[in-house]
Amino acid sequence: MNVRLIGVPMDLGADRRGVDMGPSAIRYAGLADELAAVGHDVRDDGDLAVPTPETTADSGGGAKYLAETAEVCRDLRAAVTDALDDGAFPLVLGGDHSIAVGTAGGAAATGSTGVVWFDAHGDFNTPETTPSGNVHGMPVAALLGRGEFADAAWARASNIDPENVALVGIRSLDDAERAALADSEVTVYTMSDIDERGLTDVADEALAVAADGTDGLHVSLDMDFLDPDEAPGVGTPVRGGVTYREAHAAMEAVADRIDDVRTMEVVEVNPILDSHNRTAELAVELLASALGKRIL
Ligand code: DIR
Ligand code: MN
Ligand code: MN
Ligand code: MN
Repeated sequence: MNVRLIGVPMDLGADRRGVDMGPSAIRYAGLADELAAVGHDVRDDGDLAVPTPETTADSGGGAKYLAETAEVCRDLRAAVTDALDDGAFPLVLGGDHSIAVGTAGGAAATGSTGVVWFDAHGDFNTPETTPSGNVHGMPVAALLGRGEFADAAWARASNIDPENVALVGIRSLDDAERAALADSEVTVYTMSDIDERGLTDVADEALAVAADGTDGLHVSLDMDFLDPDEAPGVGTPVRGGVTYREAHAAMEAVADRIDDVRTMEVVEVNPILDSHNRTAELAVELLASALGKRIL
């Protein structure tokens, strides 16, 4: 594949500063070389311009920096659609998870899109329900046009049907978020489902849910999907996440369907909270797995 790396050093959507350094840490961990070793042609387009909190006044409202986030997501959507138009595979490096609105929005601009979302969190809050005000807790709801996002052209992706959205690894939901998910057509695979059924079964089913009747897939990997013992360098760690082996198995399930995958992103790597770039290195390993690296 022609892989196109797009860095988005965004941390307006999260309280704990540091995920803006994620793209740099992931590059430094050797992503381009690792993907080249798998046999891909890799082109790095560098980072999108993203405002920093120090130089940006919050535009106000229930969601912090919403207008600024919208602007970055519009830019990212354009970069992703450009890459897709060139026949490339956009691989987006975050940054906080709010950027998924741009990545998945870009995928959806070219056809109906299913979404597989590996995360500890549901990311299904809206400006009306959010307890934190952080937009990184809202991108799934934004893409589906829920609540205040119903009228937001930058967010809502009409080509994404909630029936083709699957969340995997979930273990932390806010009360209103839980109620909204229960009331939606989104499929949620919690850690309990993974305990009972095994990761491979759950990941294969999640991918099938997303692929059912759609033209392509968007795969979103929040590094807090993993247990903090494996991935300490994330802004909002939650105990009880997937193991190293389970994370690789999830990415191998993605690899089995890579022909359907249109876009992928890895988000929430926080080098400040990390231990010797361990989480960024793990992100590189997992992306290589998803893009076809095999032991034998
Ligand atoms: C929480 C945390 N549900 C919120 N969300 C996170 O702020 O809405 N998402 N950390 O990744
Ligand atoms: Mn997330
Ligand atoms: Mn998360
Ligand atoms: Mn397999």
